[in-house]
Amino acid sequence: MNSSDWFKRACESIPGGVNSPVRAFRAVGGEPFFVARGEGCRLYDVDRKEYIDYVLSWGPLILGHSHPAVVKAVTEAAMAGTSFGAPTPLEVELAELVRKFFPSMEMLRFVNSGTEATMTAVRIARGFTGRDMILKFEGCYHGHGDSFLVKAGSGVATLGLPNSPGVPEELSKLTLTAPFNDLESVETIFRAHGGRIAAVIVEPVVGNGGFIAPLPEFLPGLRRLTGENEALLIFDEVMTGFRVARGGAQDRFDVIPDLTTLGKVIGGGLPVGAYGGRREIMEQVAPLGPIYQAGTLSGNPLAMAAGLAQLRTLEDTRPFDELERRTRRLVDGLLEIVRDGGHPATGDCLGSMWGIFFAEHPVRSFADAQATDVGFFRDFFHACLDRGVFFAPSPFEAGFLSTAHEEGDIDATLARAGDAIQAIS
Ligand code: HOZ
Repeated sequence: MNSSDWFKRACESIPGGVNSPVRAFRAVGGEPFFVARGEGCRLYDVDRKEYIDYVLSWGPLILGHSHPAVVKAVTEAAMAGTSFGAPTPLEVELAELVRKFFPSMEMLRFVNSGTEATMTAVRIARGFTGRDMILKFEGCYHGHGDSFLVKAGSGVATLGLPNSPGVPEELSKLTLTAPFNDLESVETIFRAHGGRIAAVIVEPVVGNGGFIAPLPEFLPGLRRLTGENEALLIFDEVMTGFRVARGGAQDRFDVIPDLTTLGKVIGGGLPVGAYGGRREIMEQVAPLGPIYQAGTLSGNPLAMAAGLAQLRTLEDTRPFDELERRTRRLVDGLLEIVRDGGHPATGDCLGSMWGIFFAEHPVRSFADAQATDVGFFRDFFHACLDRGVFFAPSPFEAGFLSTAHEEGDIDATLARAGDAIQAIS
């Protein structure tokens, strides 16, 4: 069976044929390919076609596919048992290692996804402050928890859904939104609702509305305003963690949040999330305190082993500067190729997280991102895919690089992208 056969069969049993909406290629048209295996920076589909992969499972695979250290760790862990529902040393070791990268997480807890982490962070913020509202930013996506599906990015933006049926209006009303990078709006909202806002949650570098960097004053401004209004600041570093710097955006921009959520890289490709922060806040979590959160598979030994192997490799090899240099080369090369082909383009990277948009104007907010040429994105995406380069199938997603992407892979990508631009110009 080829990819198309698998997709037809998948659509019979799974909504849209996929287990997460953006994978369905609705933003770009056509059908998704079905993966047979991944190795290093490459994916191979069931039709034996090879792709240089810049999605990397949407971010987790900072060492590339099937990294030997991760595969070995998971295999050994599986031989010892797949789940116990009782503590293991692996959880303690991973928690200690995460704290080394993120010292602001004085205590943390592992869950199974970024969504679980952000949902819990908001519950804790509400429980700790005794307030009910949260403030998020347009185009930021914090998983599919009820409180976050208001002007959200990622699949919600890709499919053009303003919000989701099934989320009670009473709950949506408790989620306030402001444009990313717009401190004045945040100030206005605090003036109107300050006493009710439990937390501001933000992707400190947006990945789910396409790649959007914060203006220099934005994150320090959020820190100041949350402090003045006694609200918590939550950095959703599910994407930016270990990506924009060794210690995430809080390390790169030196702005320390009260709570942090992580996912993706800490699981080495297995399902893991984490939330954590100041000790006095985390001590409110059950069984120490009254705020409840639990999970049968939380701290699962396979996931902990994969995360430990990946983070230990990162700590031993410290690839962050080299990753950024290569990512910069990729982004600059792509921008040059597109512009030389007569099309406007803008883009940037921080660490190994990157993105480009087809537009003249700089992209500083989600409204800016929506005003880019998404039709041309579609053509570019498919022309690249046909030539064996897999970029995220939506203009509202960031790209990633791994340590397995060598100079020759970037050369090959740029050559294929150049060819793609010629073909669609
Ligand atoms: N929301 C994820 C990326 N921003 C998509 C995950 C997936 O489709 O696997």
